Amino acid sequence: MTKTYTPAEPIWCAGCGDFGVQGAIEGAIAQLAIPKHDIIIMAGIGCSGTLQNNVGTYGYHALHGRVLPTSTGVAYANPELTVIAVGGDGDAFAIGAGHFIHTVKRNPNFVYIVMNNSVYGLTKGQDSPTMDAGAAHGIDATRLALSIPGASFIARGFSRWSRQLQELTVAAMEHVRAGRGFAFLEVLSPCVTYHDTYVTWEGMLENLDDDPTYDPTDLAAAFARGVALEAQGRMPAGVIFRSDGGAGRKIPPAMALQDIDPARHIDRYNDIMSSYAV
Ligand SMILES: Cc1ncc(C[n+]2csc(CCOP(=O)(O)OP(=O)(O)O)c2C)c(N)n1
Ligand code: SF4
Repeated sequence: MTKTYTPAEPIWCAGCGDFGVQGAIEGAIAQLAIPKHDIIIMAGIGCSGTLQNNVGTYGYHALHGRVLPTSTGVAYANPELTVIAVGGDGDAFAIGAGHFIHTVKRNPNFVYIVMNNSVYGLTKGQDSPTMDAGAAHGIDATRLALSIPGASFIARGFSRWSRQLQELTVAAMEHVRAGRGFAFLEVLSPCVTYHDTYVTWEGMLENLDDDPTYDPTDLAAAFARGVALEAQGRMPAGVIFRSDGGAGRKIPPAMALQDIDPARHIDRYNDIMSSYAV
């Protein structure tokens, strides 16, 4: 029997930046004509994480800060699925920061969209590690990703710039679907209730996609531009870095398919356990 799931209505405050992110994901899915049953949206915990209820793809709500290891498992286990992980900056860069570093390094084939509002929206507005993005004391997640060996796609969008945001979402999904690895898209997505930064952030952004002299395949130039902009209290937007030559990591089939029947391994297990006997 086929069961049809009806997507939920968003429960965000009017004006929340996350609406723009959902619009871009829906637009990108339509533009790439990917059947929704070939997509899973994996979500962290937070206002942003409720996005997976709204789109009509497969969905999964992970533990807070654990969306990346969970998504890595999904992407390894079913390489045919287009996996899009979403969540907030608290989920990504506070409780989940360790996973972020290792996921960029591992370069698995999935998209990660972080809705950065610099606060914990769901728990009523505490500062996150990206508070004061663009200033020297707020973590710049795109530069953090640039500094990790293995990074293959790093971009920043702004939820109010909907056309570019859809282009960036399409580019991230194409990167993943071509098997090039992890695509990290940070979206500046203001929280109008606890930290309304629409005007400030729009004034700080320099759109690299409009600069014909900018080469997003040049890692050193990407880093230098970010540092130079930060010194002026500004931030880059657009495709910041892209490595087209590499391949994303897949789990070796032998590991995914190995026989874990306990009867086959019981002697070895007993040997190991008896080695601890006192
Ligand atoms: C293990 C654990 N610790 C803490 C929490 C409480 N908690 C729920 S959401 C959240 C932070 C949400 O902020 P963010 O990830 O930036 O998402 P936003 O709500 O801003 O979209 C916290 C700390 C939790 N649910 N689980
Ligand atoms: S509290 Fe902030 S992040 Fe949460 S839905 Fe409202 S505007 Fe969006």
